[in-house]
Amino acid sequence: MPKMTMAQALIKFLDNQYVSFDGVESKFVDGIFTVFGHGIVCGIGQALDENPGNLRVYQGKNEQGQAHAATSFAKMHNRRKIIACSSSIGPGAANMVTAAATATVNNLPLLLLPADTFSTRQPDPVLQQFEQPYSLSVTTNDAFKAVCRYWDRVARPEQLMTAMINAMRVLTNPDGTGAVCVSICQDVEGESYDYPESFFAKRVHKIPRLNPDIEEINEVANVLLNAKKPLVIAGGGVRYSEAGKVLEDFCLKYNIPFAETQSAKSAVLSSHKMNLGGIGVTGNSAANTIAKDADFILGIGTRFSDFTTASKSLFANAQVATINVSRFDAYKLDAIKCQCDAKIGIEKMDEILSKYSYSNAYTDEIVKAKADWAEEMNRLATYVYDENFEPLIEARDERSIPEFVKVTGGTITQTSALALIRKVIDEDAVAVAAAGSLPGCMQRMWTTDSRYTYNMEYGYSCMGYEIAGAFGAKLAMPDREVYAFCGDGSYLMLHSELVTSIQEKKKINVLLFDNNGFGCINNLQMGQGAGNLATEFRFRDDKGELLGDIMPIDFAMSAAGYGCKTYTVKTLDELEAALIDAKQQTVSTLIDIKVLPKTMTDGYGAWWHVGVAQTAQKESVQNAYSTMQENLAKARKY
Ligand SMILES: Cc1ncc(C[n+]2csc(CCOP(=O)(O)OP(=O)(O)O)c2C)c(N)n1
Ligand SMILES: [Mg+2]
Repeated sequence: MPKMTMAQALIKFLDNQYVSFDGVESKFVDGIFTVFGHGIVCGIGQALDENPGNLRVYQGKNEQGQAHAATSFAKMHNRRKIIACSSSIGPGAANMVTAAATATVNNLPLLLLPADTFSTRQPDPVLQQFEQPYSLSVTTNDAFKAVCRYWDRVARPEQLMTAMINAMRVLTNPDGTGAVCVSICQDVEGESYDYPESFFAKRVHKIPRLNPDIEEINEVANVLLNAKKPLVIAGGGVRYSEAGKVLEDFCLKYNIPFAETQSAKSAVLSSHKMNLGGIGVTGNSAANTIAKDADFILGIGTRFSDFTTASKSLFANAQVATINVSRFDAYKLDAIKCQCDAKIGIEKMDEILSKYSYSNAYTDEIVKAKADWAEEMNRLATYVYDENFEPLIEARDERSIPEFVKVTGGTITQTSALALIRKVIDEDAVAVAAAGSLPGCMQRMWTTDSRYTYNMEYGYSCMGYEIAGAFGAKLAMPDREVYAFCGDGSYLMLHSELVTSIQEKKKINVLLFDNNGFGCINNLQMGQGAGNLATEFRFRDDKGELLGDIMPIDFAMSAAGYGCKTYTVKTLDELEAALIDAKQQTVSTLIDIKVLPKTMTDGYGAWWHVGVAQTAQKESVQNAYSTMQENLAKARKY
């Protein structure tokens, strides 16, 4: 074996990694994103230039964006395929920290290869080196330690071997995958070493299905057997275990309703008889009504975020059990737990329950709760602007809606827009979103029976994931139409990979909901009694405050500049025409939808715990504090 540089060995190694799940083998690494800089262009860059093998090289435009795209790509592949992300040192690397956290929170594999300072320290401080006087061994890349599941630094070429094998261990582990950071010293990338042939052998990493411990699964089954009003909450683990069908059949067989978290949506069919839809703070009335009345909650593959549990108030007194591949998550809410793969866990539960004549106390509650919600969905879909218009969200600056109509001419409500989009676009289109008011509206209103087509990043709810994530989803599913559901705030924060989608000829459709501001935060701010401060997009006024006229922004023109086919729509008819035309395009599109502020869905009986001022001059804030205390008193303490 001729000597190779560390970077050449890294590329060759990555090209030889495979995974196997349920006996099906597939190549693990599709390619590598790069934003070259001096830390990698002569190391990894040289290696890729010389021989990329079967890895495709993608050019990111922003390191956070490329890493979000890679995360979304892994999600669409149900964690069985990744695109690695490399960056230069310093700011390029630091730009990926946010994305690393996003991937880890969502339990999605993300391999990060940020360049590091010189191992020899000879030129220190090299351009972009962050010098820490208390320790010269600390670099920018130590910031990844807080947000990664595995962290390593390759400061000698031979360290690459153990670093990469451990990186693969973590990336392919259902219990504990997430971001992996292998920081590579820029001088070492170019150093050569006599790597043994065995390091480059084809490796097939089994993605295991963890079997339950018999005692643990029996314990969970026993409490379910005694439950009168059980409710299953399906989480992301159902998606990654591909347990949707098994869960649906189980719930139908035993007459147990189930609700879905953001991560489970589309892993289970929306139209299924037992599916109540989204639960929690952003949940609907059907799931939340049944949850309040439940005496037993079985959380399958869920991390029980505050949005799911309504800050532990939604089923505060119910007995909780969990089936989760992660022991950490299985322990949540002090549950009766069984650590195992979701699909196998449900199958085992079925085996146990089938020995008894299990029945519960539900009569017509499920049908009724679903019928009520269907009626509400109809109201939301037909909610239109007129002279006697009452916005869904009460807390508001009285000027916002009339000014918005005057300046933009837009009169579309967000809920009717969503209902129309669902009707017009393909059933199997992929929907990607992350932050703002859209996740709430979509968890309630988005329905699909096409599995794995809903890609909502609501673990870290990271603004900027929407467009990058849509691009990553399109790379994974080139034959589907992919839509980024993106607020104007999120678009302004990060949309760089829109350009990469054009470069790669991977068409995405950006549905930009322009409501002139950080709408959901304005709702939260004013709903908790505070004034309208820096959450709408307004000019600074003569008094020096951010309360001037609203800022008209032509988002369509912005995207047209990149080469997108664009539309500006102010009515539902225009939206429908634009959606139909966008589908005919081959280049990425952007529809600038002028949606009235305050027309997103409000809550359906689920409280959310946010920090509120204990001492304040405004009576409205004092009232918000008392309300918070009342709710807190009723919630589970841990
Ligand atoms: C990176 C990041 N910064 C800040 C936040 C906090 N945040 C959540 S939603 C939001 C405003 C979103 O505005 P927009 O995208 O226009 O959506 P809207 O609520 O108006 O629908 C902010 C600032 C976040 N989620 N992510
Ligand atoms: Mg907005």
